[in-house]
Amino acid sequence: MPEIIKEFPPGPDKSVERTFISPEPFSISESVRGSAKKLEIYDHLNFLKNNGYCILENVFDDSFTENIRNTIIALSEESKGNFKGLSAAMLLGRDPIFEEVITNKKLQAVVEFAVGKGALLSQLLGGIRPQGGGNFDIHIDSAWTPAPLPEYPLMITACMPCEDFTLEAGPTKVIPKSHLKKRQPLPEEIKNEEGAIPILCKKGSLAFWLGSTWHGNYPRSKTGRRVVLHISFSRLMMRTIENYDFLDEEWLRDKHPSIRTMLGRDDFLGTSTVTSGGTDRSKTIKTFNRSHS
Ligand SMILES: O=C(O)CCC(=O)C(=O)O
Ligand SMILES: [Fe+2]
Repeated sequence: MPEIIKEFPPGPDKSVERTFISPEPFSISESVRGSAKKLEIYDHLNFLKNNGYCILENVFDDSFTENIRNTIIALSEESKGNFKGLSAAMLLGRDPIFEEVITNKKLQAVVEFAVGKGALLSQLLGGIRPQGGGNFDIHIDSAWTPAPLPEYPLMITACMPCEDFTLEAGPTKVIPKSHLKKRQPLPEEIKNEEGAIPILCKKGSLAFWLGSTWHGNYPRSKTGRRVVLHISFSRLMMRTIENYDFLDEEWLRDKHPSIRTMLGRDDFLGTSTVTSGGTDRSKTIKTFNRSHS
């Protein structure tokens, strides 16, 4: 006798209580509250909510930070082309030291607060700037999200400087409260940088900014190389239900070009490789523009 399926299609797992109502954006959940209090970062969460960025000082000690610095420099030598010696992409799996960073309890508490449980690691990138380098224009990291950006954050980036962020080192610049505008800056606003301030902190700190926060960076005037680790997480919500990564270039060769697009093969997301040093920049503007269509 075949088994009789009482419910068809089979329903979701009923042993787990379902949440039907989303909490207020930036509310601090029970689980985050507990760990934030214990880790003494509760006030930082409120600061992040109000200002769009926050700094956790002294998360990692000097010797660990030095190891991160040396590992990024070594791995950046494996990058090909323009990024050789200047950045190292897709760091998870390339050295176990990065697992320690992304599982750090303070980092995880801030990430859960901003982008929820089950957030996805979006990018783990080591960047190196020589003297004179930098001066990155004001932008938002969620540049492929249509405006108005939602009340709740979709993305958060943590930056771990491997030397003290002084003005001469070429620190990140941030415009406090710019996340409240819920859109990316316009050309005139990028030029004016009104309200921009440097993020100044000790090496081994974690500076966080939301995907909606306007930021850039100051040029490096001192000698030596500025080495930073960037760690970005995003909400899980935009993942596709089905995963077609197994359909390779050969399968796609004679297919209608729109199929490439719907499988995400001609936007910049997912284009980093272990030797690329970053994403395919030739596709970024096209991706950003599509998101605003
Ligand atoms: O490294 C910095 O100071 C900021 C860089 C940045 O904003 C980015 O790469 O998106
Ligand atoms: Fe950025």
